[in-house]
Amino acid sequence: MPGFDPPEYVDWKPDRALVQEYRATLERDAERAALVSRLPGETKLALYAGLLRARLHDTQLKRWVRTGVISKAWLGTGEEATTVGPVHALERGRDIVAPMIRNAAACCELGLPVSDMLRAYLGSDDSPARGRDLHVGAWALGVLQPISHVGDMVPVITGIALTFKLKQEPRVALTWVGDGSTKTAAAHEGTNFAAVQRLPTIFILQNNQVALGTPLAQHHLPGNFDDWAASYGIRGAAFDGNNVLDAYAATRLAAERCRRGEGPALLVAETFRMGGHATHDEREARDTFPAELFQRWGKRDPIGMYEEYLKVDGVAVQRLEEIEAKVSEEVERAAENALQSRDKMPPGESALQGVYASNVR
Ligand SMILES: Cc1ncc(C[n+]2csc(CCOP(=O)(O)OP(=O)(O)O)c2C)c(N)n1
Ligand SMILES: [Mg+2]
Repeated sequence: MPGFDPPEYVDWKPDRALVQEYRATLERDAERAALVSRLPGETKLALYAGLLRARLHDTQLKRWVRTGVISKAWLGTGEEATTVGPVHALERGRDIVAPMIRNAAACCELGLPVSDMLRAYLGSDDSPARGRDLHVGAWALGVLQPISHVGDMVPVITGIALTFKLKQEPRVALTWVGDGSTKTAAAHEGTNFAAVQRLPTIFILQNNQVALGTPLAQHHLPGNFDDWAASYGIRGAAFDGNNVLDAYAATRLAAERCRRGEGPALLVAETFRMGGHATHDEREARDTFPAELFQRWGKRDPIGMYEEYLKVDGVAVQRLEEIEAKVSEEVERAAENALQSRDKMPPGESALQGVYASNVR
């Protein structure tokens, strides 16, 4: 979509070697390969729709920034697979996720209408947090609304997992931790507690190579997170953060282990932020990072790569186009619908309501 997509995605053409590598990644690990081979076609297409929904939700926000509806938006462009794969691998109505701002798509993939996600940005009275925050969640759907303080979801999700363990419920709690967020005390304390208590938690370490305007090399001396899980004494694995099926399979296997009482997993996902920290610094990000980095990751567009996979898998191009048309329509309708709430601002005194839980045991 020229004007909205990163330039590397406009006129995107598949790189044959990368398409082969994408498939090879899925065949490298026997357990993951077996899981992927058993996946029904329907699930695979739901993952495709999920990637599109995430991308188009972000495009819509960008459009609103350009047209002055909102002033700024935090997007997950290029990182969609790291959110969509894991969320689909969990059990709806049973497991809990705590997305960070980059993982907002967890909400729609667990059933929150895109219109409500967009309303969160408008801050309207009828938005999920009644105008308090653009960080969006849906507790009834298993999505804990995040706060902006990075790292803090780690001890919270760990606490939720402790409840699951104490109640002997086979449930899993999952959160994403950015490469920069690994440097917070909260992330360390939470991960360590989950480790020693062997809690059913999955931590996805989302290494998008950057923390705000600071490149990975300037905040993380080891250069990668290969030894991160071992330093806590927990099970670690990596998945290709731009490969939705690898993300799905790695998370599914980790969740099964959690349910069997085998303790937490830390999954390292390598990916790349194809935009700025938010819409305000997109150009700055381009100035900060070498162009080759954008080119390298631009060739690995998680949506384009998955389309190539599906085509080889026998899915007709027409079927993919139908899904795209349907999701585009869904997001357009959602935006129109949300805009109707634009002037419904919450009354000031509502900020004092709903702060503390009541009658909760
Ligand atoms: C505790 C805390 N410190 C600083 C900030 C400001 N801040 C917001 S996002 C961010 C960078 C986070 O980087 P990373 O964890 O890699 O996530 P990414 O934005 O790359 O997805 C910072 C420093 C914050 N929100 N919370
Ligand atoms: Mg980061």
